[in-house]
Amino acid sequence: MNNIILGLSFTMVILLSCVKEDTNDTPMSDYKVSADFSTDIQLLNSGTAIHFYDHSTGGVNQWEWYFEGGTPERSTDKNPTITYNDKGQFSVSLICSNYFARDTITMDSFITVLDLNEGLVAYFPFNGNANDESKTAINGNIVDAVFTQDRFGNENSALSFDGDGDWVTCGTDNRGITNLITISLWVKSSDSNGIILSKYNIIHANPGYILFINKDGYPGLNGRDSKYGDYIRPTLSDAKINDSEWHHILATINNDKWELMVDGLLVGEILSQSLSPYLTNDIELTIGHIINDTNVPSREIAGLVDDVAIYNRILSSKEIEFIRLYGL
Ligand SMILES: [Ca+2]
Ligand SMILES: [Ca+2]
Repeated sequence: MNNIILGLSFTMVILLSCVKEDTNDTPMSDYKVSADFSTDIQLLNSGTAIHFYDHSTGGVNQWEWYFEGGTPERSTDKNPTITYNDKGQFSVSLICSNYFARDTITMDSFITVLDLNEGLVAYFPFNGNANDESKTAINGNIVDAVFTQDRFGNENSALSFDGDGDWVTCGTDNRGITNLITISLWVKSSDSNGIILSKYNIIHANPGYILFINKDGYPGLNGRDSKYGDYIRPTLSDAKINDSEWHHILATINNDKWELMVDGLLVGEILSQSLSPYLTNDIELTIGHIINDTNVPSREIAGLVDDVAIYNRILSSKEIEFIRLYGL
C-alpha cells in the first residue's frame, strides 16, 4: 500500500513538473545556441596577431575558445586577438553557451602559419633606403636611383630607375645560396631590354642568374648553373610586363629546374640537366643593370623595382601566394 502511495506521489511530481514547464513563457527550444566564428585572415606569416570574431546565435553570454598553436591557447573573450609564432596548420574551437544550452564548433587546419623569415637571405623593401632587412644585413648602395610611390601609393617606398646610370649594388656575397634560390620582386616598367636583377657576368661563363625584361617586353630568367655549362633560358609564354603596371616576378632555381612566374602564373620552365648544379660566384648582386667583363654596367632598366626578397630555399606555393597577395 505504501509503495502504491509513493508511486502515485512520484507520478504527481512529474506531472506537476511538466505542467510547470508547459506554462513557462519561454520554451526551452528558444535558448538553443549555435556556435560560429570568423577571422581576419587564415593564411599568415609567423609572429602575426589576428582577430577572431564571434558570430554565435542564441543569446550567448559565455565563450571558450581553444587556439592550437596560438598565444594564448585559450580565451574567454567574445572577440579575442591571438598571435601565431610557429609555422604549421592549426585548429580553432569555440564553445559558446548561455544558462541553458551550449554548442561547440571545431575547424581543423583552419589557420595556416608560414615562416617567411626562414631562409630569407636578402630583403630590400626600399622604404626610404636600400637596407637589407634580412638577417644577412648586407645593405645595398644606391647609384642615382630615387625613391617613389610603391604599388599601394606609399611615398618613398619603391625605387625608380631612369635607364641611364641608375642601379643598386648589393655585394658579392653568395648569402648561403648554392643550388637553391627563390627570388621575389615587384617591377613596373614600360622598358624593353632592361635588367631587373643580376648576379652574373655576361662575358665569363661562370654560374649565375639574371632577371630581365627582353626586347619584346617579356620577362626572362637566364643564367648558368655550372662553369662553362649551357646558357639556360626557360621557355617563355606570352606574358608581357612592359605595360607600366606593377607585376610580381618570382624565379626559382631548384637544382637543375629553373622556373619563372609572373603574377602567380608559371610562364617559363626548363631543366638544365646539370649533374652538379650550383650558382655561387664572386660577382656583384645588382638591381637595375648587369656588369660585363670590364665592370661596365649595361642594360640599365627604366622603371620601378620594389620589395626584392631572396631565399636560399624553394618557397612553397602557399608561401608564394602569401608574398604576392600580402608582401613580407
Ligand atoms: Ca617597398
Ligand atoms: Ca640617371
